[in-house]
Amino acid sequence: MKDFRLYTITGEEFHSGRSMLEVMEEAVKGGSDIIQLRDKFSSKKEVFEKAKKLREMTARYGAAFIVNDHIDVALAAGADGIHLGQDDLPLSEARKIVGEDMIIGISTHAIEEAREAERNGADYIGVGPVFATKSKVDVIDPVTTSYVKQVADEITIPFVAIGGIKLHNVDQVIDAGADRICAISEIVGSTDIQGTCQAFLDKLDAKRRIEK
Ligand code: TZP
Ligand code: MG
Repeated sequence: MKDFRLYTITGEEFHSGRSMLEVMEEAVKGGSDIIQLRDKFSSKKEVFEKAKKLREMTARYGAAFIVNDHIDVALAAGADGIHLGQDDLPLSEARKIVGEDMIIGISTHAIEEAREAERNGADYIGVGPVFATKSKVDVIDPVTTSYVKQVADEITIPFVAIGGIKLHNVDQVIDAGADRICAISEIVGSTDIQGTCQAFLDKLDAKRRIEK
């Protein structure tokens, strides 16, 4: 998959009066190079309608588009990939359905899950929740930055840190070894979405400069 740095997920409870499309377009304009449609409440038909809009918008900007949970919606809307959790269809089965070209991302909360996802051909993994978050209903206890460090030290496929990541604490996540950051509320709840994305990217860039 094309490399990415800033991953934004929809969280319509934080969009505060703005349309989903408008919010996500701001995120892409701000430099978010991968976006995910995550909707645990709407009917499949509604999710599909949203997916089509996001597909069209992301294609215009050259950003990647991922659908959470719904493999059928991802395929029907022409998404670049799907994101699955530990309780979704197993990766090997999902791969049979979507084929080799589609991106498959897997949420992980422990190093055994990360190793398994890597072994089974995940394109990237999510690592979290790093900090406490209210954006996920069935959320587990924070995995902390020590899990980020463990993954950074051992796993070779791309990983994205997620969960409670804000501009004020992202440095801790970057210091633990994360090169890619994902956020919902800090980005989509911002009154200056582009500025927030740019500030995350500046922090990631600062790390790259130090490492060079
Ligand atoms: N998976 C792990 S934490 C999380 C998801 C979807 C929610 C992240 O949202 P926020 O608002 O960035 O904490
Ligand atoms: Mg899921």
